[in-house]
Amino acid sequence: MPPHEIDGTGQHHSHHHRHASGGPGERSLRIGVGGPVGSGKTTLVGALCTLLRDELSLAVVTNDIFTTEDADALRAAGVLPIERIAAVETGCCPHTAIRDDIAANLDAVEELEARLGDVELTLVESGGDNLTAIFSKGLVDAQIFVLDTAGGDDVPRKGGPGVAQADLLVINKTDLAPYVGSDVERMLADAIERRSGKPVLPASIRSPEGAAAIADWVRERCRAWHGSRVS
Ligand SMILES: Nc1nc2c(ncn2[C@@H]2O[C@H](COP(=O)(O)OP(=O)(O)OP(=O)(O)O)[C@@H](O)[C@H]2O)c(=O)[nH]1
Ligand SMILES: [Mg+2]
Repeated sequence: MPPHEIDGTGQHHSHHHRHASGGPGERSLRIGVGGPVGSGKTTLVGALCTLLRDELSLAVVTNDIFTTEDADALRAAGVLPIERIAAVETGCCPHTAIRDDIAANLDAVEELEARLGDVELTLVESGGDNLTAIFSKGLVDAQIFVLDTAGGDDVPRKGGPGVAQADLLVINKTDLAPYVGSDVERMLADAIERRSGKPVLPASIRSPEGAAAIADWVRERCRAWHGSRVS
C-alpha cells in the first residue's frame, strides 16, 4: 500500500514511523539540500552531479509542492541519466503532514538505491518551505543549507535551524552581492558566529566549477562514509 492510503476500515496508514536503515558503507550517503525558494538548490545539485558523476554513482530526489519542475530541469540539463532522478510531489496528497514527507522521501531514496543497485551518493533537494523533512536525521545523513545574497544579508544574523545546524552552510550568488546591496563578508562573519565551528562556504554557481569547494566537502563526506571503497 502506498503511503497515506486509506483502507476499508477508514484507518490512515502511513510510513512515518520508519527510519533510514543501513549505516556507513551499507547504503548510499544521503545528503539533503535545503534553503529558501530560489537560493540555488537545484543549481547546486546539478553542479554537484556534473562535478562528481565520473567518480561516484549518483542519484537525486527532488521535492516540489505541486510539480516535478526541479526534476524536469535536472533531467533536461542532462546532469545525470534520467532514471537516476526521482521527483516527490510533497503537496499531492490530502493527508500530507510534514512528518509524512519523510516517508515519501525515504521511499523514493530507497527505490532508487534498490533499482540502481550501486548508488554511493544520493542528493535530496527539499521544497522551499519544507525544512523539517530535510533536517530529519531519519531521512538524510548530512545537510547542506543554501542561502543567497539576493535574499538579504541579514538572514545569517537572524539565524534559525538551517543557519545554525546544517552540516554545511552555503552563501550563494556572491556575484550578485554588489547589485543587491549585500555584504558577503558580513554574511559569512554572521554565519560563522552562529555555527560553532561548522563550515560556511561562499559560492557563485554560474557554472559547475563555482561549486568546486562544495564538491570537495561532499567528496570528503563520501570518503568517510564508504571508507576505502571510494578513492
Ligand atoms: N547570478 C547567479 N544566479 C544563480 C546562482 N545560483 C543559482 N542562480 C540562479 O538562481 C535561480 C534559482 O536557482 P534554483 O537553483 O532554481 O533555485 P532553487 O533554490 O532550486 O529554487 P526552488 O527549488 O524554486 O526553491 C536560477 O535562475 C539560477 O540560474 C549564482 O550563484 N549566481
Ligand atoms: Mg529547486
